[in-house]
Amino acid sequence: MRSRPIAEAWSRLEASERFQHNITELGGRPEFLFPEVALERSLVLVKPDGVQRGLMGEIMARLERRGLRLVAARFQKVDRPLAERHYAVHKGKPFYAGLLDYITSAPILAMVWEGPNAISAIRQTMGATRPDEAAPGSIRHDFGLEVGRNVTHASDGPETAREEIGLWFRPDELVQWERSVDRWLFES
Ligand code: IDP
Ligand code: MG
Repeated sequence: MRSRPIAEAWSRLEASERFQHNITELGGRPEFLFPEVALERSLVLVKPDGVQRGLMGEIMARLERRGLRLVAARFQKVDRPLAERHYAVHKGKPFYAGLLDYITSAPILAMVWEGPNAISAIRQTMGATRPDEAAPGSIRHDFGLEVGRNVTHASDGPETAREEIGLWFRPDELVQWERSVDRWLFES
């Protein structure tokens, strides 16, 4: 029997978007549910310019140093249908055709990273969409000049992250693991 405050907190938790997101991501396996409730996941792409310029290691290193945990990674070419699905939200915009050419022009590194508030933390590490507006110290600032060559992609919200992770990775490619350092990075 759960005490009342715990039962109430549990109800709020079950109703939250993040909890539902994590249940879906983990296939609803209760044994993995509890340690994961506070974690978010984001798709991250090192785009063709980042790969060609030898920035894959640098970008992974920055995410690792931030404390984020790698869940999945694949080095691959991007075909047109995948590019169109990934960027469907931008269809009709003036830069759409150029964006598809860019993302399909050379291999990319597709990854999933997780951690507390991972979506906003990763967007912050990447910096603003336009490198000339990105904060100094962010990847897009430190390695970019033009919006059409901005090195990385990261999911912009929990719902987008869920859709994008499902688009790029099969559930069995998402690796559930723990690091001994996690307790020094994740408060709970
Ligand atoms: P995001 O990558 O920061 O989420 P979005 O607005 O979702 O930015 O745009 C997706 C991608 O489309 C950008 O990362 C960039 O590569 C490209 N893009 C956005 N706006 C422009 C533009 O005005 N010109 C050229 N490319 C653009
Ligand atoms: Mg976006």
